[in-house]
Formats: sequence, structure tokens, C-alpha cells
Amino acid sequence: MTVRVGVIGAGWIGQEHIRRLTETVTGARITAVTDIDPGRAAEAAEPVGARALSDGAAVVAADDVDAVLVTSWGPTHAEHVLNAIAAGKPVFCEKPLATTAEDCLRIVEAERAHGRRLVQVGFMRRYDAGYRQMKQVIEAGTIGEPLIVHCAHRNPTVPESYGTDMAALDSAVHEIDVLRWLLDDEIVSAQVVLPRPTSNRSEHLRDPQIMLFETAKGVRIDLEVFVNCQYGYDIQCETVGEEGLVRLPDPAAVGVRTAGRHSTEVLTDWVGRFRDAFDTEFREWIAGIAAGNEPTGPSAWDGYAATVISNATVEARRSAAVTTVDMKPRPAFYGGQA
Ligand code: NAD
Ligand code: ISE
Repeated sequence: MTVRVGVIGAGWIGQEHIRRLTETVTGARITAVTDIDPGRAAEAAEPVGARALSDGAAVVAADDVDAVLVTSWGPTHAEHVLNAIAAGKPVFCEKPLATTAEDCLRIVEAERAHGRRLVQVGFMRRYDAGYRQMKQVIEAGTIGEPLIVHCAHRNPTVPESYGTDMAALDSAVHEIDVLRWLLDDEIVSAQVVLPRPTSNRSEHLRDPQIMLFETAKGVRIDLEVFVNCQYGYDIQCETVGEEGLVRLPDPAAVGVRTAGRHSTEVLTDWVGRFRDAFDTEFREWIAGIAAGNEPTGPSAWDGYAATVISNATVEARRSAAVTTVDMKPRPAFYGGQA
């Protein structure tokens, strides 16, 4: 079965995923595209033989759309995801699931009422080979119980439009999701401490930031978010356990020895760093739909948790206090007790 996908939002990552679903992932075809900029929708739709439709509701309702891909701006995600659930269609929503806890909970409740999982959130790091190997090592008990996690999320530069809150909402949200999954644990509090700011930043941006999280089991996490580090896109993660540690590998790169130096390249953007993870994420999503299965990737509940924790991190920075994460109990529908 070919899964016919309708895309809402033909911007940067929308186009990247259209290309991925057309050229890299088998078993999928893009049949409809919309964007609030109709010219952009037409430009993205035409080369792949899809129709450009007027709005997200038309994409969700289209007879030739089996599954929906939401790649519009974050504040618009909830509306499109809720429409897809109402239509009973699987929906892949790029992060964030929604920008407020309330909207995330509306999605969670709508999916529970539907009675079957339809929603997957685009936290692609769970599909990265290195993170998957780390999880296997932790689950095998090889390093004993995890105690501490050290992380860094560094971008070479960010545009002027990147604001201080985005360090938590846009960037750290990836670590928040992947660490909940890696540790099979919940983040219960957040704190932010601020080193002196780098001079290589826009005037309005506070960069870098150090985020400190505590989990329900008592693991302590430190995360450096430094989005103007200049030298490259660099994602680091090291989990220290009672009997050893496990570290995320750097992407494979040849070592060059010349002129008295030994060097390896550092990637400069997240597209290259997580290309394979994005491909795997979409391969698994499409294969699951084709097989008639519920999605197995990050759920609407994970989307809710990530939004609550990243919002608490913003609050922690503003208040300069340790902030408790105020999260509802996880429903049984999502593997919890409630
Ligand atoms: P973008 O601004 O390049 O593209 C968004 C597009 O959506 C624009 O073309 C805009 O016109 C369109 N749009 C906005 N609201 C719409 C609506 N209601 N209906 C139809 N079209 C609408 O942004 P982007 O960088 O492509 O990011 C899009 C989403 O993907 C964001 O939520 C972002 O956080 C997420 N993202 C995820 C990753 C990742 O690593 N997983 C990376 C980048 C972006
Ligand atoms: C961007 O929006 C992403 O989602 C990238 O994965 C992340 O690494 C980057 O810091 C964000 O700005």
C-alpha cells in the first residue's frame, strides 16, 4: 500500500520532509500541500505531482490523503492535529505538538476519546543510531543505574529572530524529549543559570544558558545550550552510571593528518547531523501506517510533557528559581497508571 500524505506548511522543514518522503522513503506519496503562502504551496506541490489546497482543513478532509504531516508554525499545530484526529487520520506533527499545555491536553483528550493512537511528534533524536545505542547500554544495566547526565546543544549561529525563550522551547526541547526516553524517567524540576553572555550574539539574546534538571528517580542533568558557539553544530550527551558511563558518539568523519596536525570535521548544521535519524523516523512512521499499526514514536503525551517541561524551563530562567514541573499524571492509554 502506498500511503498518501498531505502536508500542512511548505516552509523549510516541510520541503525537506516532502523531498524525504518522495526520494528517500519508500511506500509514500505526497498528494496534497497547503501553506498560508499559496505560491509556496504550489511550488512545493507541483514537482511531486501533488495538488496545492487552500488550507489545512482541506488537506485533512481530502479523499486522497491517508495521513497528515504538520510542518507549519508551532502555534498553529494544535488546530491541524485536532482536525486530523477528528477525521480519524494518522498525523505526524513536527515539534512542538502545541505551544501551551492546555492545547496539548486537548489533543491528548481527543486522541483518548478516539480510542486509538493517531499522533506522532517529530522528536527525531529517538531515531538517531547513537542515542539508540546509548539506550540499549543503559537498559542492559551495563553502566548500572544512571546518576548524572551531561549534555551540550551547540549551534554555530542563529538568526536575529531567535529569542532567549527559544533556547528552551526550540532547542533544549529536543534534549528534554530524548532524555525522558533514554532514562525512562520524568523530569520534575528545572533551573537555569546564566554564564556571562557571548559577544557573538544579537543584543536581545541571552546566550549561552545552562539548564539543570532533576528527574523523578533523582538523576541530575546539566545541559549547556549555546547557539552562537561559532565552531559548529555539536550535540553532546554523556550518561554517568554507578558502574560506568556511556557517551553519544560524534558523527563519523575521517581523520586528516597533514602539516603537523590531526583533524576531523565538525558538522555545521542539524540537518546533516540528524539526516539519518529523520529518514529512519519517516521510514518507521510510513511502514507503521501501511501495516495498519498505531504509531510507536513520540506520542501526544510525550508532546505534552515536552511542552510543559520546556515552558517550566523558561519560567525557571525568568524567576531565577528552581521551578517544579507541574504535569498531570500519565493516563493508562499512554502507558501510565492514571
Ligand atoms: P518555516 O517558517 O520555514 O516554515 C513554516 C511554514 O508554515 C511557512 O511556509 C508558513 O507560511 C507555513 N504556515 C504557517 N502557518 C500555517 C498554517 N496555519 N497553515 C499552512 N501553512 C502555514 O519554519 P520551519 O523551520 O520549517 O519550522 C516548521 C516547524 O518545524 C516548527 O514547528 C519547527 O519547530 C519545526 N522544526 C523542527 C525541527 C527538528 O529538528 N525536528 C527543525 C526545524 C523546524
Ligand atoms: C531547531 O529548531 C531544531 O529543531 C534543531 O533540531 C535544533 O538543534 C536547533 O537548535 C533548533 O533551533
